[in-house]
Amino acid sequence: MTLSEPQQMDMFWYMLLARRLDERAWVLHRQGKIAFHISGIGQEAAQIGAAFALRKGEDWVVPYYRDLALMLYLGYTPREFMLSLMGKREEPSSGGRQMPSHWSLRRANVVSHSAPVATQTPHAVGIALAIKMRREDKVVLTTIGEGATSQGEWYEAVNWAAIHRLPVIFMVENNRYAISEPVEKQMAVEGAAAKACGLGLEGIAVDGTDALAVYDAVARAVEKARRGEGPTLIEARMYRLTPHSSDDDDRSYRSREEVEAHKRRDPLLRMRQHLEAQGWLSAERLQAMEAEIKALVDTAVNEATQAPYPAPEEAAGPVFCTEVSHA
Ligand SMILES: Cc1ncc(C[n+]2csc(CCOP(=O)(O)OP(=O)(O)O)c2C)c(N)n1
Repeated sequence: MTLSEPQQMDMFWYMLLARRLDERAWVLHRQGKIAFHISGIGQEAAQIGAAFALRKGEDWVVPYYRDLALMLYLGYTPREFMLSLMGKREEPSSGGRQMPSHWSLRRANVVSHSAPVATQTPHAVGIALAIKMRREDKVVLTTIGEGATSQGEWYEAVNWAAIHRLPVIFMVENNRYAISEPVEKQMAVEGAAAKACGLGLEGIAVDGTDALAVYDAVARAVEKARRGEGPTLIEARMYRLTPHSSDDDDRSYRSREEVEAHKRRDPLLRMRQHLEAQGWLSAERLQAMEAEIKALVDTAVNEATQAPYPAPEEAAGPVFCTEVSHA
């Protein structure tokens, strides 16, 4: 399952686009132009590796809030991301009602998730059950942070998928922290992959800073699911290079030296060096990519800035039923 040169270059392009959009979000926040940002910096390789193993627009994806790179690959646009950060009316997830990065994209089979962590996992398993009952040739990919795998919903859903051999891939993006809680205080086993054993499904730990390694692991799990052989738990190991969110100060729970050490293992850098070593990515090509992406980000920011906010009288619109019929 080797990816071609254009495919690997595409992987890098999406990772770079996600990174530059994410960095711009931090700037917009510091400029006081947006209220909140939750970042995926450092997690792009795992997201793109998993994304490339799917049939885009056919398979179902139930992501979590750090999955910007995954969403971009599925067709979420830079403009839509900026609309979401700014809470604008045309934002596709919720018309500006939901927090940013709580993705939903009907045209890409991406289902909205709630703010309570791990509630997406039972949703993903329900979709996988429907796929099995309808005998469709589709799979579900759902992602989650390692901290959220402590939630009851997560165990219940994974257990059920294993019992019924459902076509679902559970990818844990283990970035070592759940806000201030390090992974060692979150679980007694070495990582989330080890939990698979007790639930009766295959568990695989993979280097989440290596897009190609994650692709390989997820592609195998997808093939297995399509053959009707059930779910796989994949733990992609990585590091959260930013604070938890724009509301967090990570200096209170981890050293600068630790963060700097992980920055040297930045997945974007790793992919770039790989492509350079293959002779596929020249300095000129990289410069052209950066210029193209900067233009996309600038346009997205400008368009979203000019886009309208939802009207106050629309606020309760799709949330509460306005007309109730009494039988
Ligand atoms: C049920 C629930 N408890 C607490 C929170 C607050 N909260 C939001 S994100 C988060 C940390 C989740 O950590 P992890 O699952 O490791 O994902 P990460 O944010 O590190 O990617 C917490 C505790 C929540 N949203 N839902």
